[in-house]
Amino acid sequence: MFRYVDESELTRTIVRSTLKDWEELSNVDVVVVGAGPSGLTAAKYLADAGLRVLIAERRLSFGGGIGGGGNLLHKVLVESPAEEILRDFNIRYEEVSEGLYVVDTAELMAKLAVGAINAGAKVIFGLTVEDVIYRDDVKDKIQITGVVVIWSAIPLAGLHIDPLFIKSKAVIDATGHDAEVLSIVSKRLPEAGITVKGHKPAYLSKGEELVVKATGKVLPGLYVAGMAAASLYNYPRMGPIFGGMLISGKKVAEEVIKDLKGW
Ligand code: 48H
Repeated sequence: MFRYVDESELTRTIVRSTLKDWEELSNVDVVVVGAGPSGLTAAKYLADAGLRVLIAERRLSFGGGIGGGGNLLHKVLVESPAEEILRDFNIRYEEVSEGLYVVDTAELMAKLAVGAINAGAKVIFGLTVEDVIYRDDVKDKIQITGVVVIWSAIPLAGLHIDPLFIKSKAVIDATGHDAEVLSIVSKRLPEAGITVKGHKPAYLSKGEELVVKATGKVLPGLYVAGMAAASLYNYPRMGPIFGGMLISGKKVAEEVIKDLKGW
């Protein structure tokens, strides 16, 4: 026999539990925007370091561009030295030639998410970051101090509803091709001097090197990882190979951890 659950108890329990989480989420150490490969990887290493991490994901699923594989074929590549990260997440891979690995998309998505969640990161689905919070009180220098969020269904419905705020010590733009957070800053805070140029056409090996090089701090409090970094600096795309995305996620986590030491 199932335990009897009253309908009102269902509603009350969900509302109470959600609100309890949101009280804590109103102020975290790091907001990762986007639950794609770079965002999930960053979140795991940040949470492993003891930081309070929120991943805001616009869609109702993990993995960003992983699920589409290569033109819907359910495999993607990962190249050396990123297999270390696959091992950290317990993701299985097949070595097809020296230093080149093939991975199943479903396993990659699922285990990146499990790794981030098990480390302590909180993922909220259906949450769109539509703006940032900033300060310019210290020597007119712009600092990003959090994000402005709205349930994704609201803009889709075309409703005019004011959003909520989440304060954080660091915000990571891991939103992929559109570099959405950086684009918002570029448009609404022109004095920050950021221009999102969009990525170049495909040049796999160069794209992988450059996306990692481009990863890191953009402004005080604002960092970029993954495809968003290639789009910021007009670096080439690389197609369905994810070593660069994973290493970019780990690199941004290490930079944020270093910057937040002593807060
Ligand atoms: C909340 C948002 C918002 C927002 C977007 O696209 P992603 O997979 O991003 P990366 O950079 O981790 O990985 C890129 C990779 O998947 C890819 O596309 C590659 C390697 N392409 C190469 C090529 O040649 O094309 O994930 C970004 C995530 C998605 O889940 C979005 O839904 C989410 O971010 N997102 N979430 N608020 N404003 N914008």
